[in-house]
Amino acid sequence: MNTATAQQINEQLSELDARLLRLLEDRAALLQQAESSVQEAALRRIKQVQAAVAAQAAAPKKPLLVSRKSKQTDTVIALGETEIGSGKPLLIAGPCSVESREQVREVAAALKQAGITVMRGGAFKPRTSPYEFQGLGVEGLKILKEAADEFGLRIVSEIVDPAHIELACDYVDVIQIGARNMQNFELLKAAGQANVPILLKRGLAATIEEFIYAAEYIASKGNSRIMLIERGIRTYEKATRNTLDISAVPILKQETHLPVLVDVTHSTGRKEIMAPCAKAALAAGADGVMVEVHPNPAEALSDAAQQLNIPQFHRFFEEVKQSGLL
Ligand SMILES: [Mn+2]
Repeated sequence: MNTATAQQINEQLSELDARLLRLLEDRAALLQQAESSVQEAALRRIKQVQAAVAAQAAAPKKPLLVSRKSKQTDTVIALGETEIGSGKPLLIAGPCSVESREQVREVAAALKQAGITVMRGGAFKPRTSPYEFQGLGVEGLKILKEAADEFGLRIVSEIVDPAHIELACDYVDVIQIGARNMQNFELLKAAGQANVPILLKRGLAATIEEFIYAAEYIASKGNSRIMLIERGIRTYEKATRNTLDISAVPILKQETHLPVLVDVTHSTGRKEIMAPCAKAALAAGADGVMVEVHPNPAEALSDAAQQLNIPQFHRFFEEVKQSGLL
């Protein structure tokens, strides 16, 4: 190899080295660019989340539709001549379950005689055990409607399936959502589209806040005719079927504009203390009391032990009336 050729090769090698160096530099620059754009995107996302959290914290909380904050005046629910929540408390009574036409007629006649205007009765019965009487279903609603028409009463009955809400409106004046369904949100939403008032029972382990939010589910769908009913909550106490939470009454009256009732049957499960508990509920500001009555409680297909017979019902009613609270 002569000197000239060696020099030429050296120059070519230098040029290749220079090109390689430039390529490596370009690669490094590109890599840096890619990394910083990934970092920027991550940073942007963090900033977006931070902004959303800050906006949420800063935004004034919209008061619930059912709250006193959004409506100062009491909601009054009219059922024919009867007004619930207008300051004159009422007694709602009737059998736990609809069992037969005769049974419902007998109770309806007794209620009519006592001057009661709203009757309860279960056609769909969500029971603790699947092997217990589940109710007569639509047939039960028809029996209730017949008795209501005959004796001029208004009807409250529980619905457990969102698909039955529309059908129920043909038979009942008030749809009850039971304690076991208080957080059945699809049922609550369907009730929010019903054209009848809703009686919402407090869940057996629901806090007052959860109870209010359940009512809000109904109101949020457009139905603001809602009544709340305290029915006792589960505690360690065994002397009563549940523990009647009397304090829930003034709290619900304070926090919401809805009528508040107390179910003395399911909260106590004890006939001999139903009258004093009803008086306590009314003294605490309840707009009404609910009690179960059966012509022959010993043969009842549900809640046999805690339903009043008709003479017991009349005594109960008299005792509560004597207090001047009803
Ligand atoms: Mn019952």
